[in-house]
Amino acid sequence: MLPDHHLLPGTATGTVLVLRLCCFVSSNTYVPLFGCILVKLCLSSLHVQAIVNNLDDAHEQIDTAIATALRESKPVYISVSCNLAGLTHPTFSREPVPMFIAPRVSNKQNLEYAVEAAAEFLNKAVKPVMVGGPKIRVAKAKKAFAGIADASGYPFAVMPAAKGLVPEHHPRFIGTYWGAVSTTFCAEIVESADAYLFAGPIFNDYSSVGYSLLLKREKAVIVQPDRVVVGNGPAFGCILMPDFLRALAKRLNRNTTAYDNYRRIFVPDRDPPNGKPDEPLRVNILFKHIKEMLSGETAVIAETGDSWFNCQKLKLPDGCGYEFQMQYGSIGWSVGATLGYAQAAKDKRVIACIGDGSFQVTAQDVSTMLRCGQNNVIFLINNGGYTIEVEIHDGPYNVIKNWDYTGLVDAIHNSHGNCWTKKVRTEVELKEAIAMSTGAKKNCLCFIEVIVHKDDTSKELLEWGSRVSAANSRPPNPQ
Ligand SMILES: Cc1ncc(C[n+]2csc(CCOP(=O)(O)OP(=O)(O)O)c2C)c(N)n1
Ligand SMILES: [Mg+2]
Repeated sequence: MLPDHHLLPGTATGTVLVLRLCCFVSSNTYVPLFGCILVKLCLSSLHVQAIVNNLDDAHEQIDTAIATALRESKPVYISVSCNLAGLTHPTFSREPVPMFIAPRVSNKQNLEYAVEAAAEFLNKAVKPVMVGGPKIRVAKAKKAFAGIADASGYPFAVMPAAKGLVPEHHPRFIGTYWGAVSTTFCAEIVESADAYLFAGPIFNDYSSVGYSLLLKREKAVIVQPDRVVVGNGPAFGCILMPDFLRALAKRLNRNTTAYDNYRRIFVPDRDPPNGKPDEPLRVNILFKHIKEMLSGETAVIAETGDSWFNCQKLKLPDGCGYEFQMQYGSIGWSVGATLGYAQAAKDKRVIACIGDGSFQVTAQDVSTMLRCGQNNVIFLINNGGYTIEVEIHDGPYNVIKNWDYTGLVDAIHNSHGNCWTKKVRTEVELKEAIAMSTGAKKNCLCFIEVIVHKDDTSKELLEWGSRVSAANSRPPNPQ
């Protein structure tokens, strides 16, 4: 639990003003950090928590928190006791000056050694590849990663939690790498490479598909936000990822061997077979139509559940945003994230794919979306339960109480604001609803409840679920 600091003596009990700062992580990306976040997430990813319960050190605490958020690209909390928030204090007497945060720099010598070692390692490989990981975001290395992909000629993949951080419209993009559930032909190329550069990876039970990746450390150059490890060693610290990638790009020999191999074996995925007009809607048909809605003016928010796997397969056009939260997978995150993203990214229409179980946790955020006049498109996927959990560990608790979701949103709407809701059960109805949401109702919040069979899942969920389930039920290590 987060400590109840606001109940300290001398402060008003009960209410505190909590500001959660969102971090700008690059010049044009805004990470939505509103939304439901599990306590475990708060404790592990939160960098600073400033508890302002007296005014003497408030100035310093607030400055430190804001500076940390900007420097580390991580969320911080500032709690201000409500009986202090309106008081004056001499430390706040002047207008604030723009904050200047000294830029962090790489250790030059170490950077040179690391680049030298990595270039030698990769240049002697026959068919090297690159994989982008989620820490590219906090390392502010999106551009540098794309730059090295351009310069090297290597094919590149993305780890699932890094989707949206690498350019998928690039000709050498080969899809998502997550072992057995990767984009077709992607894992084969990555795992058969004789060298791979991983930028900012996080290998956990989910991204490693229950620890089943066929990777070898001795073939990897692992670039973390401020550290590089080449093979089983050496390791180099105090190096910033963008500096390293930019310097390495100049030192790599161009090598398209892995990409050429990929091209030779590649067979494109096919669209799902068409159904009969009045047949119950299938999930793969739903996502075929969502794919067609994407452009540089949209952003996808994918909730935990089968939506993870279906959204992961959407190929993002240039400029299309993408967010999901895989480290903890706290359900309900996406409703708040949709609200936050839409509020910050005024140039994009947010398309959110949310399972019924997840939506039940944070449904009330739709109210604030309507109050803010947002025109998000929410696909509420009603499959009657916690389908992802069925595949990991089934039990009667995975069947949930069915709600009238459009009825709920209509009640929240209550004839105030711009809102349009629709339940769809067939492809024809879906197509009509999408046409409406992008046509006559394009300025409305569009809430489309998609009713599908409870066992209708992506094939990736079935595979991933079996593997994660096996990892979850392995015997504990001997003590
Ligand atoms: C806050 C929280 N509670 C419980 C879980 C466990 N959990 C993970 S996915 C999931 C079910 C998601 O169901 P739904 O949103 O309907 O997605 P579906 O797989 O059915 O598409 C649950 C309960 C979690 N990850 N986070
Ligand atoms: Mg569900």
